[in-house]
Amino acid sequence: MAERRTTAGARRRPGRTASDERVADLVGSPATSRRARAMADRTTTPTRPVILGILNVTPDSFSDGGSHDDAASAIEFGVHLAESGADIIDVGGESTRPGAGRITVADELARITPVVRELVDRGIPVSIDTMNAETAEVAVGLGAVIVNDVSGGTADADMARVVADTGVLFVAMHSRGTSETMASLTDYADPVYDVLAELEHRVSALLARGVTPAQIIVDPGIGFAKTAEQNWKLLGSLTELAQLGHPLLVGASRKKFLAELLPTGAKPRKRDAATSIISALSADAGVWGLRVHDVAGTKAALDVWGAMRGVRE
Ligand code: PMM
Repeated sequence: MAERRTTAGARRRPGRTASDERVADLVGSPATSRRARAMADRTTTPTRPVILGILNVTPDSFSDGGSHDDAASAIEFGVHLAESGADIIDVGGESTRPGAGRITVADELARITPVVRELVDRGIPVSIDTMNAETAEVAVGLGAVIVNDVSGGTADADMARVVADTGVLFVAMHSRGTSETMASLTDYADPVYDVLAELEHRVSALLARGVTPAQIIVDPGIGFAKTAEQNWKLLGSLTELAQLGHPLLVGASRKKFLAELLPTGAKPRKRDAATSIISALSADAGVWGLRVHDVAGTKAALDVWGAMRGVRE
Protein backbone atom coordinates (compact mmCIF):
# COMPACT_ATOMS: atom_id res chain seq x y z
CA MET A 1 0.00 0.00 0.00
CA ALA A 2 1.30 3.45 -0.87
CA GLU A 3 2.53 5.39 2.10
CA ARG A 4 -0.08 7.91 3.22
CA ARG A 5 0.97 11.39 4.02
CA THR A 6 -0.82 14.21 5.76
CA THR A 7 -1.21 17.57 4.05
CA ALA A 8 1.72 18.77 6.11
CA GLY A 9 3.78 16.03 4.46
CA ALA A 10 4.19 13.96 7.63
CA ARG A 11 3.85 10.18 7.48
CA ARG A 12 0.39 9.04 8.60
CA ARG A 13 0.16 6.10 11.00
CA PRO A 14 -1.70 3.08 9.52
CA GLY A 15 -5.37 2.97 10.46
CA ARG A 16 -5.60 6.65 11.30
CA THR A 17 -7.93 8.97 9.45
CA ALA A 18 -7.07 12.50 8.38
CA SER A 19 -9.21 13.73 11.25
CA ASP A 20 -7.27 11.59 13.76
CA GLU A 21 -4.08 13.10 12.41
CA ARG A 22 -5.35 16.65 12.77
CA VAL A 23 -6.26 16.01 16.38
CA ALA A 24 -2.94 14.28 17.03
CA ASP A 25 -1.29 17.32 15.47
CA LEU A 26 -3.21 19.44 17.94
CA VAL A 27 -1.88 17.62 20.91
CA GLY A 28 1.67 17.08 19.71
CA SER A 29 3.59 20.23 20.38
CA PRO A 30 6.11 19.99 17.51
CA ALA A 31 3.27 19.77 14.99
CA THR A 32 1.42 22.61 16.68
CA SER A 33 4.42 24.86 16.30
CA ARG A 34 4.83 23.67 12.71
CA ARG A 35 1.29 24.88 12.01
CA ALA A 36 2.03 28.19 13.67
CA ARG A 37 5.17 28.56 11.59
CA ALA A 38 3.27 27.61 8.44
CA MET A 39 0.79 30.37 9.13
CA ALA A 40 3.48 32.93 9.68
CA ASP A 41 5.14 31.86 6.43
CA ARG A 42 2.53 32.46 3.72
CA THR A 43 4.64 30.69 1.11
CA THR A 44 3.89 27.34 2.79
CA THR A 45 0.98 25.36 1.34
CA PRO A 46 -1.91 25.82 3.75
CA THR A 47 -3.47 22.84 5.52
CA ARG A 48 -7.21 22.37 5.97
CA PRO A 49 -8.40 24.09 9.15
CA VAL A 50 -9.74 22.05 12.02
CA ILE A 51 -13.54 22.31 12.46
CA LEU A 52 -14.76 22.88 16.01
CA GLY A 53 -18.47 22.07 16.16
CA ILE A 54 -20.36 24.25 18.65
CA LEU A 55 -22.35 22.44 21.31
CA ASN A 56 -23.89 24.91 23.74
CA VAL A 57 -25.52 23.04 26.62
CA THR A 58 -27.28 26.22 27.67
CA PRO A 59 -30.84 27.53 27.76
CA ASP A 60 -29.85 30.98 26.45
CA SER A 61 -27.00 31.07 23.87
CA PHE A 62 -27.86 33.51 21.13
CA SER A 63 -28.18 31.11 18.23
CA ASP A 64 -28.84 27.66 19.64
CA GLY A 65 -29.81 28.35 23.25
CA GLY A 66 -32.26 25.80 24.61
CA SER A 67 -31.83 23.39 21.70
CA HIS A 68 -29.68 20.93 23.64
CA ASP A 69 -29.96 21.87 27.29
CA ASP A 70 -30.52 18.32 28.54
CA ALA A 71 -27.59 15.91 28.51
CA ALA A 72 -29.16 13.26 26.26
CA SER A 73 -30.05 15.66 23.44
CA ALA A 74 -26.70 17.45 23.80
CA ILE A 75 -24.82 14.15 23.46
CA GLU A 76 -26.92 13.16 20.48
CA PHE A 77 -26.22 16.51 18.82
CA GLY A 78 -22.49 16.26 19.61
CA VAL A 79 -22.34 12.86 17.94
CA HIS A 80 -24.24 14.29 14.96
CA LEU A 81 -21.71 17.15 14.68
CA ALA A 82 -18.81 14.69 14.76
CA GLU A 83 -20.48 12.55 12.09
CA SER A 84 -21.04 15.68 10.00
CA GLY A 85 -17.30 16.38 9.93
CA ALA A 86 -16.39 18.22 13.13
CA ASP A 87 -12.86 17.37 14.27
CA ILE A 88 -13.56 18.56 17.81
CA ILE A 89 -16.77 19.31 19.70
CA ASP A 90 -16.60 22.57 21.66
CA VAL A 91 -18.83 22.02 24.69
CA GLY A 92 -19.99 25.09 26.61
CA GLY A 93 -22.27 25.31 29.63
CA GLU A 94 -22.39 29.08 30.07
CA SER A 95 -23.75 31.56 27.55
CA THR A 96 -21.39 34.39 26.62
CA ARG A 97 -23.84 36.32 24.44
CA PRO A 98 -23.74 40.11 25.04
CA GLY A 99 -25.63 40.94 28.22
CA ALA A 100 -25.57 37.37 29.61
CA GLY A 101 -25.09 37.08 33.38
CA ARG A 102 -22.73 34.54 34.97
CA ILE A 103 -23.86 31.17 36.32
CA THR A 104 -22.33 29.20 39.19
CA VAL A 105 -19.51 26.74 38.58
CA ALA A 106 -21.73 24.03 40.08
CA ASP A 107 -24.44 24.72 37.49
CA GLU A 108 -21.89 24.81 34.69
CA LEU A 109 -20.39 21.50 35.82
CA ALA A 110 -23.82 19.90 36.06
CA ARG A 111 -24.47 20.88 32.43
CA ILE A 112 -21.18 19.90 30.86
CA THR A 113 -19.90 16.90 32.85
CA PRO A 114 -22.20 14.14 31.46
CA VAL A 115 -21.77 15.50 27.95
CA VAL A 116 -17.97 15.72 28.01
CA ARG A 117 -17.72 12.28 29.66
CA GLU A 118 -19.94 10.56 27.10
CA LEU A 119 -18.40 12.21 24.02
CA VAL A 120 -14.87 11.36 25.24
CA ASP A 121 -16.02 7.79 25.97
CA ARG A 122 -17.17 7.56 22.37
CA GLY A 123 -13.75 8.65 21.15
CA ILE A 124 -14.85 12.13 20.05
CA PRO A 125 -12.28 14.88 20.74
CA VAL A 126 -13.72 17.54 23.04
CA SER A 127 -12.87 21.15 23.76
CA ILE A 128 -14.34 22.82 26.84
CA ASP A 129 -15.61 26.38 26.42
CA THR A 130 -15.31 27.87 29.90
CA MET A 131 -13.99 30.84 31.83
CA ASN A 132 -13.76 28.81 35.05
CA ALA A 133 -10.54 27.05 36.08
CA GLU A 134 -12.41 24.42 38.07
CA THR A 135 -14.62 23.51 35.10
CA ALA A 136 -11.56 23.40 32.85
CA GLU A 137 -9.74 21.10 35.28
CA VAL A 138 -12.70 18.72 35.58
CA ALA A 139 -13.21 18.61 31.80
CA VAL A 140 -9.51 17.99 31.11
CA GLY A 141 -9.61 15.25 33.77
CA LEU A 142 -12.46 13.69 31.78
CA GLY A 143 -10.36 13.86 28.60
CA ALA A 144 -11.01 17.26 26.99
CA VAL A 145 -8.03 18.20 24.78
CA ILE A 146 -8.58 21.96 24.54
CA VAL A 147 -9.67 24.64 27.01
CA ASN A 148 -11.39 27.45 25.11
CA ASP A 149 -11.65 30.56 27.28
CA VAL A 150 -13.41 33.64 25.89
CA SER A 151 -11.75 35.71 28.61
CA GLY A 152 -8.27 34.50 27.56
CA GLY A 153 -7.59 33.47 31.15
CA THR A 154 -8.51 36.79 32.73
CA ALA A 155 -11.84 35.81 34.31
CA ASP A 156 -10.35 33.25 36.71
CA ALA A 157 -6.93 33.84 38.27
CA ASP A 158 -6.41 30.07 38.55
CA MET A 159 -6.93 29.31 34.84
CA ALA A 160 -3.26 29.72 33.85
CA ARG A 161 -2.22 27.29 36.59
CA VAL A 162 -4.67 24.64 35.34
CA VAL A 163 -3.44 25.07 31.77
CA ALA A 164 0.23 24.95 32.82
CA ASP A 165 -0.28 21.95 35.13
CA THR A 166 -2.29 19.87 32.68
CA GLY A 167 -0.39 20.79 29.49
CA VAL A 168 -3.73 21.11 27.65
CA LEU A 169 -4.09 23.30 24.56
CA PHE A 170 -5.54 26.70 25.43
CA VAL A 171 -7.53 29.10 23.26
CA ALA A 172 -6.75 32.63 24.40
CA MET A 173 -9.57 34.70 22.91
CA HIS A 174 -9.49 38.48 22.74
CA SER A 175 -12.23 40.34 24.54
CA ARG A 176 -12.66 43.31 26.80
CA GLY A 177 -14.74 43.55 29.97
CA THR A 178 -17.49 41.01 30.57
CA SER A 179 -20.56 39.88 28.61
CA GLU A 180 -22.44 42.65 30.41
CA THR A 181 -19.95 45.46 29.65
CA MET A 182 -18.25 44.51 26.35
CA ALA A 183 -20.74 46.25 24.06
CA SER A 184 -19.49 49.61 25.35
CA LEU A 185 -15.77 48.75 25.14
CA THR A 186 -15.28 49.12 21.39
CA ASP A 187 -12.96 52.10 21.34
CA TYR A 188 -9.89 51.09 19.29
CA ALA A 189 -7.30 53.36 17.65
CA ASP A 190 -6.82 50.56 15.10
CA PRO A 191 -8.71 47.33 15.78
CA VAL A 192 -6.13 45.04 14.15
CA TYR A 193 -3.14 46.65 15.83
CA ASP A 194 -4.89 46.91 19.20
CA VAL A 195 -6.23 43.35 19.17
CA LEU A 196 -2.76 42.10 18.20
CA ALA A 197 -1.15 44.08 21.01
CA GLU A 198 -3.74 42.99 23.59
CA LEU A 199 -3.44 39.34 22.54
CA GLU A 200 0.34 39.58 22.74
CA HIS A 201 0.02 40.95 26.24
CA ARG A 202 -2.33 38.06 27.14
CA VAL A 203 0.09 35.48 25.71
CA SER A 204 2.97 37.00 27.71
CA ALA A 205 0.93 36.80 30.91
CA LEU A 206 0.16 33.13 30.24
CA LEU A 207 3.82 32.35 29.50
CA ALA A 208 4.83 34.08 32.73
CA ARG A 209 2.54 31.65 34.57
CA GLY A 210 4.24 28.58 33.09
CA VAL A 211 2.06 27.94 30.02
CA THR A 212 4.25 26.95 27.05
CA PRO A 213 4.03 28.69 23.63
CA ALA A 214 3.01 25.42 21.94
CA GLN A 215 -0.10 25.22 24.13
CA ILE A 216 -1.50 28.55 22.97
CA ILE A 217 -4.02 29.14 20.17
CA VAL A 218 -5.21 32.73 19.73
CA ASP A 219 -8.61 34.02 18.63
CA PRO A 220 -9.51 37.63 17.74
CA GLY A 221 -12.90 37.23 19.47
CA ILE A 222 -15.27 38.18 16.68
CA GLY A 223 -18.30 39.92 18.22
CA PHE A 224 -16.66 40.38 21.62
CA ALA A 225 -16.21 44.09 22.37
CA LYS A 226 -16.25 44.82 18.62
CA THR A 227 -18.57 46.66 16.28
CA ALA A 228 -19.64 45.07 13.00
CA GLU A 229 -17.10 47.21 11.16
CA GLN A 230 -14.32 46.12 13.52
CA ASN A 231 -15.32 42.45 13.05
CA TRP A 232 -15.01 42.81 9.27
CA LYS A 233 -11.67 44.58 9.60
CA LEU A 234 -10.32 41.75 11.77
CA LEU A 235 -11.65 39.05 9.42
CA GLY A 236 -9.98 40.86 6.56
CA SER A 237 -6.68 40.92 8.44
CA LEU A 238 -6.24 37.30 9.51
CA THR A 239 -2.78 36.99 7.97
CA GLU A 240 -1.67 39.96 10.09
CA LEU A 241 -3.14 38.34 13.21
CA ALA A 242 -1.20 35.15 12.42
CA GLN A 243 1.98 37.20 12.93
CA LEU A 244 1.68 36.43 16.62
CA GLY A 245 3.13 33.06 15.67
CA HIS A 246 0.33 31.06 17.28
CA PRO A 247 -2.35 29.03 15.53
CA LEU A 248 -5.43 31.16 14.90
CA LEU A 249 -9.03 30.19 15.66
CA VAL A 250 -11.94 32.12 14.15
CA GLY A 251 -15.46 32.12 15.60
CA ALA A 252 -17.78 34.16 13.36
CA SER A 253 -20.54 31.58 13.08
CA ARG A 254 -24.08 33.00 12.92
CA LYS A 255 -23.03 36.16 14.76
CA LYS A 256 -25.20 39.25 14.69
CA PHE A 257 -22.94 41.38 12.49
CA LEU A 258 -23.66 38.95 9.63
CA ALA A 259 -27.37 39.73 9.81
CA GLU A 260 -26.66 43.37 9.08
CA LEU A 261 -25.48 42.32 5.60
CA LEU A 262 -28.36 39.99 4.86
CA PRO A 263 -31.59 41.26 3.28
CA THR A 264 -34.12 40.65 6.01
CA GLY A 265 -31.97 40.86 9.12
CA ALA A 266 -31.69 37.07 8.97
CA LYS A 267 -32.24 34.99 12.09
CA PRO A 268 -29.16 33.04 13.34
CA ARG A 269 -29.83 29.85 11.35
CA LYS A 270 -30.15 31.88 8.13
CA ARG A 271 -26.57 33.12 8.55
CA ASP A 272 -24.93 29.79 7.72
CA ALA A 273 -24.13 30.53 4.06
CA ALA A 274 -22.40 33.77 5.09
CA THR A 275 -20.52 31.83 7.79
CA SER A 276 -19.36 29.22 5.26
CA ILE A 277 -17.94 31.93 3.00
CA ILE A 278 -16.00 33.30 5.96
CA SER A 279 -14.78 29.75 6.66
CA ALA A 280 -13.40 29.30 3.14
CA LEU A 281 -11.74 32.72 3.11
CA SER A 282 -10.30 32.11 6.57
CA ALA A 283 -8.85 28.83 5.31
CA ASP A 284 -7.20 30.79 2.53
CA ALA A 285 -5.69 33.12 5.11
CA GLY A 286 -4.13 30.09 6.83
CA VAL A 287 -6.18 29.86 10.01
CA TRP A 288 -5.79 26.77 12.13
CA GLY A 289 -9.40 26.34 13.21
CA LEU A 290 -13.01 27.41 12.69
CA ARG A 291 -15.64 27.33 15.44
CA VAL A 292 -19.01 26.83 13.74
CA HIS A 293 -22.60 25.70 14.27
CA ASP A 294 -23.25 24.39 10.74
CA VAL A 295 -20.52 21.78 10.51
CA ALA A 296 -21.80 20.18 7.29
CA GLY A 297 -21.92 23.58 5.53
CA THR A 298 -18.43 24.46 6.71
CA LYS A 299 -17.08 21.09 5.66
CA ALA A 300 -18.58 21.61 2.17
CA ALA A 301 -17.03 25.09 2.02
CA LEU A 302 -13.64 23.69 3.02
CA ASP A 303 -13.96 20.86 0.50
CA VAL A 304 -14.54 23.46 -2.24
CA TRP A 305 -11.69 25.59 -0.97
CA GLY A 306 -9.44 22.54 -0.76
CA ALA A 307 -10.29 21.46 -4.31
CA MET A 308 -9.48 24.93 -5.63
CA ARG A 309 -6.25 25.18 -3.67
CA GLY A 310 -5.08 21.57 -4.09
CA VAL A 311 -5.49 20.82 -0.38
CA ARG A 312 -7.23 17.49 -0.33
CA GLU A 313 -8.19 17.03 3.31
N1 PMM B 1 -17.84 32.80 20.50
C1 PMM B 1 -18.77 32.39 21.39
C2 PMM B 1 -18.44 31.46 22.39
N2 PMM B 1 -17.20 30.95 22.48
N3 PMM B 1 -14.99 30.83 21.69
C3 PMM B 1 -14.05 31.23 20.84
N4 PMM B 1 -12.80 30.73 20.95
N5 PMM B 1 -14.29 32.13 19.85
C4 PMM B 1 -15.53 32.69 19.69
O1 PMM B 1 -15.69 33.53 18.78
C5 PMM B 1 -16.57 32.30 20.59
C6 PMM B 1 -16.24 31.34 21.60
C7 PMM B 1 -20.15 32.94 21.29
O2 PMM B 1 -20.86 32.31 20.27
P1 PMM B 1 -21.99 31.18 20.57
O3 PMM B 1 -22.98 31.78 21.55
O4 PMM B 1 -22.60 30.86 19.26
O5 PMM B 1 -21.33 29.97 21.17
